[in-house]
Amino acid sequence: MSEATFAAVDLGASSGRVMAGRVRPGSVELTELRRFANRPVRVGGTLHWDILGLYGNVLDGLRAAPPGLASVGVDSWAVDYGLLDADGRLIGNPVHYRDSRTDGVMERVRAELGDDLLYRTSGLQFLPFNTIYQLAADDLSRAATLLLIPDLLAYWLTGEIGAERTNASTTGLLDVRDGTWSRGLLAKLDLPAGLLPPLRNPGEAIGTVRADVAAETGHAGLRVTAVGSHDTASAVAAVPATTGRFGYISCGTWSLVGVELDAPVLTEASREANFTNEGGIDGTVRYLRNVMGLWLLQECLRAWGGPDLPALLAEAARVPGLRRLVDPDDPEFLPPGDMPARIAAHCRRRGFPEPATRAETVRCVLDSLALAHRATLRQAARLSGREIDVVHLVGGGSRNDLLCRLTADACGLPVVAGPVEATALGNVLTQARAHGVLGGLAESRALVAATQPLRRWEPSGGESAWAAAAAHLGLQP
Ligand code: ADP
Ligand code: LRH
Repeated sequence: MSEATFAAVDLGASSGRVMAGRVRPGSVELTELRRFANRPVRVGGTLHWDILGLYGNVLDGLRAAPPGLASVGVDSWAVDYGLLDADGRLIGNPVHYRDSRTDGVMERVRAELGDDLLYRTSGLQFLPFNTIYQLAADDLSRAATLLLIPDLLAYWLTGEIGAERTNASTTGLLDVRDGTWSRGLLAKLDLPAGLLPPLRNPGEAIGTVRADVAAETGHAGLRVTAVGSHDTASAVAAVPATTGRFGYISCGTWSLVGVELDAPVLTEASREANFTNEGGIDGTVRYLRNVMGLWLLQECLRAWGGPDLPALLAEAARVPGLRRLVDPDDPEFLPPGDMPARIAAHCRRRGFPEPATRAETVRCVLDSLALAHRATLRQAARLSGREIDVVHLVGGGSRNDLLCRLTADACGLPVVAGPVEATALGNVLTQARAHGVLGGLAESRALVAATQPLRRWEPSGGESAWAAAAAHLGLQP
């Protein structure tokens, strides 16, 4: 096949989209078919994803797709899941990873199993919402099958059950060395046999859409292909790197900050620095740490009733820098709630003045994120031995010029910003490879570099101020 159009379903924590990607020799063109907000809903005190609303939007998006699609791939945020009963029916709405049901659970599981065993087995950073801890807080009495969110949607589209490997690597239950479910951990956690479905790789055929889906969408016989169903795996697959010495920041609700490796780093120093070894496309390892990301800004905007973001960013650019800082990774910022108040209190505790205006709060968030980007990239390089000459910042955050500029300054490295829709592109390109339209990962990346609008930000100095700020917060200098 030399030319084909693929649909990408990409569900981020803040919004979802269905895109059509037309791939030809030397060209990839993305067209947006549907974009929709992803709003969690609190019911009876528990924070849920509106999974049927999301699925309805996916069907609407596919209905808007041109005829003759070669296939569709689904990716979403990681770690969350739906449980099916013995008849294959969903038991309740999936719970949001920011729900408080996991409060204190990670600590209990870590004390019981030991950090060394957990990290040596899964290579995963310790985050309170990893699937392994959610399961320890869940009622599994009626559960026959666990499906991660993209696998759940693929199941509804095709009737086929499976667990795609890149996303499975975020559960804490996958063995990082051999890529299989860890029998040792499953036994220790006493998880029901058969709960976790057979694994599948990005690029594998999942099936064709069910008759009812074909009738709803008008795409009879549409094939569903496994992609890097973890959105970060797809985003990193589309990083327009032209050298091996790159760092990346997949910047949306989260900033996922790190390097790409051939093998995991499972050292004690890595465990102590809480770095993760997530599974990528072609068996690569995403060696990274989660930085709290634009969630901080999203929650401020929500608290302020949704003011115009570009106008606010323009104001924040005029506020003097590095006057107010927070450690964005303080767990106090994880749950939803009054973010401006939490930021003000954190500033005060750290010996900074409280932001007096919205623009000062935004500047505080962006300075702090740039500083965390710097500290995390430096740590990734040191712990992995991988040198970094250039930082690729992809995702919605690449539209934030101020954040890109501050990140270049903080890191003392050029930042290449874009593509905005790296995840959807990675999703499309993995399908294109599976269908013989494209060669390897390097070819995919070269195609992105050659065809997508990118902006380059050179560092403009100020190293001593950034180093002092990092030291003040106790971050890697
Ligand atoms: P996710 O996949 O986690 O939902 P995205 O990659 O879609 O995240 O990025 C969403 C973020 O992109 C928003 O939180 C916002 O900060 C940023 N963003 C979106 N549009 C703009 C814009 N016009 N200017 C600056 N930032 C933007
Ligand atoms: C980004 C992301 C990230 C996970 C988080 C739960 O959307 O998938 O890689 O850590 O969501």
